[in-house]
Amino acid sequence: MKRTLAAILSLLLIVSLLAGCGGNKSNETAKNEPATNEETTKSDETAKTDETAKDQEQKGTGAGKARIALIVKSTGNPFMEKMADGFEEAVNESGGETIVKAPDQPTAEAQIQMIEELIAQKVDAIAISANDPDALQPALQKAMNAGIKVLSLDSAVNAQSRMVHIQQADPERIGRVQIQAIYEMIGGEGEIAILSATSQATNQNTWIEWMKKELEDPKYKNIKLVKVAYGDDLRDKSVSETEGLLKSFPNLKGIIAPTTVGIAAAGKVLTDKGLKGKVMLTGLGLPSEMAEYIESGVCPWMYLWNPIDLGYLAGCAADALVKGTISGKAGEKFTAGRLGEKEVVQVGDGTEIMLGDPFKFDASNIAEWKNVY
Ligand code: RAM
Repeated sequence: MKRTLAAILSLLLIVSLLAGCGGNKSNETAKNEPATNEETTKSDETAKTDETAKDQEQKGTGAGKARIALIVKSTGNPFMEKMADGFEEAVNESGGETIVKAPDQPTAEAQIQMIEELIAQKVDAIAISANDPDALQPALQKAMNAGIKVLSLDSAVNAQSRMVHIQQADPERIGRVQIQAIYEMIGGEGEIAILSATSQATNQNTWIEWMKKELEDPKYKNIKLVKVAYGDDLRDKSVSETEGLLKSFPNLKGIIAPTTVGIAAAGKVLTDKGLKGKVMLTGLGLPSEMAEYIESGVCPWMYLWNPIDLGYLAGCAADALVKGTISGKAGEKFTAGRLGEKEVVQVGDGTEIMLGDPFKFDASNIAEWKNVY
């Protein structure tokens, strides 16, 4: 009798534990954990229960809470996580609700699926750091036709696929400055390689074009760009691509990694192989991830901008689009919270809002920045 009772009790315990886990899973909203192909809604419960009521409300006019979504390039990238933090900060300030989506792989296909889901959810705005400049066009146009405000940030979609793009810093400067840096680091001659993110990434490809233009200057006649490798913003792939570069080009003098994931991976490989001072490293890195390599001299200096501010500016712009303060046309102005007044400007066949200048991080200031982002 006692044994049967004990068996029933333990069975009940197991069942209740399992129900608990399941319940938690659908509601996981940990702020700093990257979402794995999952939606991270900042107040999940409210979002679900209010759905029907919200549908009847007028969107973005103060009547209901605006739902503002961010799709990042991929999960597991600390830069994207900081950007999402800033985005959420802005949306919170404006009284909206943030939805963050992060695909497992940095592909256009995964992002298209997420856009479709957000259209079905009738969100008010979608901000995206794109894995391809053109492939998202049908999905994003469908979103805009459904009345959803669409903007890109960090990595742009083409002008037909968005209302405005949030640009981190002048792409020409970002590209040219990295060649100027490696030139100085390797003493003006030798083989260099680029370790990029994905081969389709709009932002990296634009910077690489500017790097190639900078290299056309006769001053660089003794520098040879031997390869552009793609680590896909995945840590392991970036490590193996760096190892591949070192193996294929034994005389390699320098690596430029215009991606925070790539430069951190390359920093580790060069450190582990004892190549400090033999193969120089520069590019775009997060101070928190790169401090040890800057302090050791593996990467004498690098550049970046504030990813939190970039996300924050996009969150403010999304809110301004939803509220109708801006529509994405050149000449419009709005107040981007703590960043102050910002203007929409024409660039090529689309419009942009600019965050600021790239910032140089070296041994003199890295300690100060490594705890910030
Ligand atoms: C990686 C991503 C991102 C880029 C930064 C510099 O985190 O590729 O898009 O802006 O690097």
